[in-house]
Amino acid sequence: MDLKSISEILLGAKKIGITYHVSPDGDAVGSVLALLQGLRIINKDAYIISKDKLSENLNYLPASNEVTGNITEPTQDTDVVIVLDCGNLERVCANLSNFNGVLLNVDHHLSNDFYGDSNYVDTTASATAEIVYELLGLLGVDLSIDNEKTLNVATCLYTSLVTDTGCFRHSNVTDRTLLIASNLKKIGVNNTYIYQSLFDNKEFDRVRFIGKVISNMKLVLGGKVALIELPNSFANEFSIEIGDTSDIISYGLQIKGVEVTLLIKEVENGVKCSLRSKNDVDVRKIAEIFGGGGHTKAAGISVKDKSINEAKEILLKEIEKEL
Ligand SMILES: [Mn+2]
Repeated sequence: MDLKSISEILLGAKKIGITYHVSPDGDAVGSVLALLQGLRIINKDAYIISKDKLSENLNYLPASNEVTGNITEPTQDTDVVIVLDCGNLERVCANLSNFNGVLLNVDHHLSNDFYGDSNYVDTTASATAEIVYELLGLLGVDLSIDNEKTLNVATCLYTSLVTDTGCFRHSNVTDRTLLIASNLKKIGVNNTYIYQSLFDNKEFDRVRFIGKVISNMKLVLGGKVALIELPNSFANEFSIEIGDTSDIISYGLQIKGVEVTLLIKEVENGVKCSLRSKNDVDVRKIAEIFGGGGHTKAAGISVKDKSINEAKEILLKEIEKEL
C-alpha cells in the first residue's frame, strides 16, 4: 500500500488511536507525538495508546504528558489504530485483542512482518519520523508555516531523526534525512536544546553506573566483539533503574577493531539483548534467529528464562559465524 492510501484512511477516520513499540525509544515517541499533533492541526480526533510510560529524557517533548501509561487499549468509537515504528504485533504497546477497526502499520524496520490491515514499510527511512514527515504532507499539514503548533511537531520529528541516526552519524542517513532536518530547522527547531535534553541530562549516579559497566566490559572473539553485561546488582549498587541502554551500548563500538557490541541486560524472567554493528555484520539476522528483530546495524532480542551467562554463550556462537 502506498502512503497516500494510508493518509486517505486517516482522513476518513472518526477517531484515531496512535501507538508504537513497547519500551518506546526516541523515534517511536517522536513519531507518535508528531503525528498526534499534526492530526490535531487538521482537526482530527486523535489520542495516544501506550502501556508504557516514557523514559524521563523524553519528557521535554510537546504533548509527552499525554502518555500516561493508563490508556492501554483503543477507546470507544475508535475506528482506526495506527502503529508507528513497530515491526511486529507482539511488540505493539497496546492491547488490540478487542479492536475490530482498521489497523495501520507504518514503519521502517527490515524485520517488519506486515501485521496491519494496511502496511507501509520503508526500510530506506533512517527513522519512522521520515515517513511521518511525508505522511503529514499528504494529510495537508503545512509544515512550512512556522507557528507554535508546527514547531511542536518539528521538535518531535527532529528528536526522532537525532535518536535513530546517532545524531546523524549512522550509515542510515540519506540526503532525504538531512533535507527533512533542514526543513525542520527552517521552522525553528532548537537542535541544541533537543540534544541537551536527550543526552546532557543524566543523573550523576547514572554516569557513575555507566563507569562501572564500562570497567566490566570485555573484548571477546579476537577483539572484534565488545560484551557488556548489565546484572541488576550493578543498578542496585547505584539505586537506579537501568532503563534505556542505548547510551551504554554505544561505548562498545567506540573501541578500535570492534565490529559488534553485544549488551545483555538482566530483566524479570530473563534477559534483554541489544546488538550493534559497526560495518558489515548484519545483527538483525542474528536477532531473528532468537525471535528478535530490528535493523542491519541495530537489533534487539528478548530471551525468556535464560541467565546472562546462558544468553551470552548462545549469542556469541551465532555472532562468531557472522564475523
Ligand atoms: Mn525507529
